Amino acid sequence: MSSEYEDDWAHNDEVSTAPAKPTLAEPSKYQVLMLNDDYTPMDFVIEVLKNMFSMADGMATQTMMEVHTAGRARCGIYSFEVAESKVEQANSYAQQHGHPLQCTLEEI
Ligand code: TYC
Repeated sequence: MSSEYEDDWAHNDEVSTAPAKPTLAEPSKYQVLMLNDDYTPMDFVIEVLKNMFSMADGMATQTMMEVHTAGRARCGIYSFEVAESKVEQANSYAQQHGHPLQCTLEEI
């Protein structure tokens, strides 16, 4: 083995490798859930679903009925900030009108 050859291999640990591909985590998504109660009028719930969650008439009625019969239903899926803002908006609008309607958010 020549000294020249040995010198080449002695530098093997200097060989650089390409950096690992950075992995970017998907941003978390949150669903806004609407909860049933015994007092909020059905028409008011439909109005909230149409105006705050951009639902068409049919979808708003269907979603309201799902909340009414199953206890809760999804109003939409958003980033944390948007979901938090929708919940705050819907809950305070209901409170201003004297209704106990509640929305909440949950990570998906
Ligand atoms: N349960 C209510 C009623 O009988 C209607 C209702 C539906 C209330 C959905 C809240 O999120 C709700 N008037």
